[in-house]
Amino acid sequence: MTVTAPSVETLASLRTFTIELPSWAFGNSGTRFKVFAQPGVPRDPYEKIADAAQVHRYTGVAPRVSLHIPWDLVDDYADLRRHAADLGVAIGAINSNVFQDDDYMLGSLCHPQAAVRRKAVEAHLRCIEIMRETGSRDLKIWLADGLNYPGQDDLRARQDRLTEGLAEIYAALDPGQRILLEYKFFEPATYAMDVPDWGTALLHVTALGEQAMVVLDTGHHAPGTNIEFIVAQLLRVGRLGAFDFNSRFYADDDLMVGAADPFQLFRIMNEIVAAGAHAPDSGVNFMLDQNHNVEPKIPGQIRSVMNIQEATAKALLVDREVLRAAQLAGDVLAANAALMDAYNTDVRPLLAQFREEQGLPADPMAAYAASDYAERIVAERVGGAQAGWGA
Ligand code: LRH
Ligand code: MN
Ligand code: MN
Repeated sequence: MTVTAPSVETLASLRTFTIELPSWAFGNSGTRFKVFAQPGVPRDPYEKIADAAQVHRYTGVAPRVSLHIPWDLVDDYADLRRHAADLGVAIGAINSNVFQDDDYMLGSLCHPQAAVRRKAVEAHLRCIEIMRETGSRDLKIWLADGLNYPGQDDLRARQDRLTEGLAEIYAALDPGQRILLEYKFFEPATYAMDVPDWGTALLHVTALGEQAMVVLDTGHHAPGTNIEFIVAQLLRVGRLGAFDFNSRFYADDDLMVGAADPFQLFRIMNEIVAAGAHAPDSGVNFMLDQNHNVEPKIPGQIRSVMNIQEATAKALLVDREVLRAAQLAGDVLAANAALMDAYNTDVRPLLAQFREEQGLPADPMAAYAASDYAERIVAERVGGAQAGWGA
């Protein structure tokens, strides 16, 4: 065993580690077969932010909320920003949504018709204005663009259109603002997505410039993909801009983080910690992207946040000196054991102590459950909004 009685000081760098919550995780969601309405869900972006603030209140590590436009349209973003600040949180990434209008059936920035591409560019320019109004740094772009059939459109021409559209959007950024480009190898297009993988995303962001980075959504790869390798590679070239964390058994299931494969989450956070990328100045935005279809939403977010903290704490327990020495000596078993000893350590008591030291509840799930917030929102809110598709 290389891990012995870890001290809470091992977790010192967790004090500045933060996680960003998605507004859409708090709304009603479901599958393409059925959206289930849960009692008490938010009716507007103000209420989504209020629910996100509860997650921050009990965990202390979730001080930002991502918005999705137009799902989170409001009249006055300065007012929404103030509302967030009053509740102790800030507005995080602005996600552009260029997939829900009929015009986008054949794509957005890659669409064969210039008029649709223009509409998609304009939607992004509006998102950049909203970033200015809300104080947001990141514009997250995920495109549903792609082809269902071979020959449906020209694969190369679509990449050229994408390059052109992204360049126009990039040119509108202020200094300090960033584009985060998200890839996904499947869905909704069945034959070819236009940004299917990290290689394509990296080519585009590299062509754009220093203010463009790649987003890695953990549900967007083929089963069996070595995600921590992608993390390591993007970190090496300084282009890992953000995560969309969730977990999955088969497809883009958007389940609670760490629910399906906690060991994969540990391996990912191990690469992050090894590179020091959990530090706030690393430029990596640790976001969640989830839907809670069958579980209550606020506790679902709290659980996800805690699972990331646990995986990160375990990664912090890895004895890097022992690991490096074993690697250099070619001692395969000792090197593997250095990781496994850390992974197999129960860090929950240590994290409870860590939270208490910061004046937070030792058990955020229990503390939220003991509050009357869930009952209050059920009583106060009628007719909650839908989170995702078809909203
Ligand atoms: C696409 C995606 C992308 C969207 C979100 C709602 O599957 O991961 O991040 O913005 O889901
Ligand atoms: Mn995503
Ligand atoms: Mn997704």
